[in-house]
Amino acid sequence: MYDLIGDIHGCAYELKALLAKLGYSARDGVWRHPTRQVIFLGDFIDRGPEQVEVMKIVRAMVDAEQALTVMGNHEFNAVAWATQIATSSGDYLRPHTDDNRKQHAEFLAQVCEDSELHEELIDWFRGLPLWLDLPGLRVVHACWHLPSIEILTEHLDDRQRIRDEGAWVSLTRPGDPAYEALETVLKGLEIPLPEGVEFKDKDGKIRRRVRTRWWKTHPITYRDLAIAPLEVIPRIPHEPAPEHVLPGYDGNKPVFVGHYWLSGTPRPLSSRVACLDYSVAAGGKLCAYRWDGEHDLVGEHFCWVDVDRSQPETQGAAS
Ligand SMILES: [Mn+2]
Repeated sequence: MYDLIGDIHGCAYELKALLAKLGYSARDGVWRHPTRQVIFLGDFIDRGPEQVEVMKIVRAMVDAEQALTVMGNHEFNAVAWATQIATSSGDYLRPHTDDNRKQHAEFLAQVCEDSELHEELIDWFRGLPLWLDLPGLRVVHACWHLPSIEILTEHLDDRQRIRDEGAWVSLTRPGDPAYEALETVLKGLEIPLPEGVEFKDKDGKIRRRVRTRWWKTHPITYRDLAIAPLEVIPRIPHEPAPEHVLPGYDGNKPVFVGHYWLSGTPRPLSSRVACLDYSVAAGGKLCAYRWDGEHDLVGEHFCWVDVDRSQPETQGAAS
């Protein structure tokens, strides 16, 4: 059976504490459990203090078949940042703008941009699957959305890994259906607001679409669905979203996601959907779910460690 672990973002101290709490111990540099395996939900890097150490732990577990993983949007972006388009332009799949560099700066500093380790990690990220559809459960970084999954499939190999250079180009080209599908699966589903409705986001940008709580299943309004800063919520109409824009989830199997920077006490979003991202890099929790094969997810199977930044000197002690 599996222990699923949410977004780590360079918090190696909390990762080791959580693995220990789940009953794993490190032997010959690999964290193992006598009977269980981990499934990571992606977003290993950016933001946190020990990104190289996190990658050492995660890679060792995956390479020794003690863990499975999917790709997060941060690993996708890391590959796109480091990959030059195969023309003489010298451009990268992810433009080297100041904003993009800022988001990725901690990783580039810790790994040393263009070092051998950087190249090795980028190669490893390239080989991560976008989702896992296993007997009894599904795993994806942000949203299980069938239409997007269908669009992406032709760009992937039979293990859901991005097929080749051409696929990377399509997946990073704004406006391409494959790009939109990738955004949905790794960053969440956006829906268009009703005709004529718009709001300004925190950067003052006019928005006519809103990111959704796609796991909601009951008849709901645009406002119920919206994931947006508190101050813009009143500007989103409290009118029912029509059937055809409602994302929904078929609920055939439980699905685990990360990505949403939740806070509070971890619990399932619905009986079939659990988010395990509880904002560890912002001082929250590193969160796991102990899955024992159940079809209905339960609050008691969540397991987490709170961030304790008061003890940086003891980092590494648990390994
Ligand atoms: Mn994410």
